[in-house]
Amino acid sequence: MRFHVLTLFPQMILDGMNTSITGRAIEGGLMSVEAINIRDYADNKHMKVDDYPYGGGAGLVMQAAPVCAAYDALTEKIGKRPRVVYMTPQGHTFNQQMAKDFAKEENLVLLCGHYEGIDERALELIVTDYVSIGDYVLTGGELPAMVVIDAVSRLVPGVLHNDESAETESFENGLLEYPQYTRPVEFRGMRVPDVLLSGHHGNVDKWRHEQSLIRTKKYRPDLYDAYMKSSK
Ligand code: 6GU
Repeated sequence: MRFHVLTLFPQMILDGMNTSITGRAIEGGLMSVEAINIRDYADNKHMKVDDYPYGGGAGLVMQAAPVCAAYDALTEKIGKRPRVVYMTPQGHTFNQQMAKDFAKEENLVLLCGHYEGIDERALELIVTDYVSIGDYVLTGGELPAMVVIDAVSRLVPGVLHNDESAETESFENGLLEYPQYTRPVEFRGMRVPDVLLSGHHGNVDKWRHEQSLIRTKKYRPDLYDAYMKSSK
């Protein structure tokens, strides 16, 4: 899987993605993350890529020309017109289903805005998906793009190793994950639940499922209600 990030801060993307599991996957050739500097496509000698908004108001707007030129250069290079995901608080809220959907793509472009956003005409011309990562405002789309790449990459075959399985986790079955424990059996007077030490797999599975239900009901009543409805 190939990710192409259009950004004014390419180093932020490279620094973020070349670490941990995504870094290992890139190293191993299972995926690639290319950060394309939109500023390299500025058409003026000052390399200016933003300007005041028509109609007035605070802040600056990223101009359409360098964004579209960066996109055109990319599509020319790879000979395809992949999906373009614009990271914006105005988008659909990102979730596990969207991550699964994006993971089917061979190439995925992530467009990161800054300041007050990007000229609407560039968005109309190139964007296929508008995605937010939640109801709060960030200074730019780079962290959201990395969130999307991280969530998608762990669904790419081979990226997670056997002991990092993507299947039994929160959201995979619509419930939050059960609590986990490791050695020692007792820590500051708190013991690991006996059932986990019993070696009885049936009882362990039952306990974990119950714990998932309890947690989901407490912390995510919306998911709990949906789960209860769908399992009727
Ligand atoms: Cl995708 N971008 C920005 N700038 N802020 C956000 C966001 C995206 N998602 C939530 N807040």
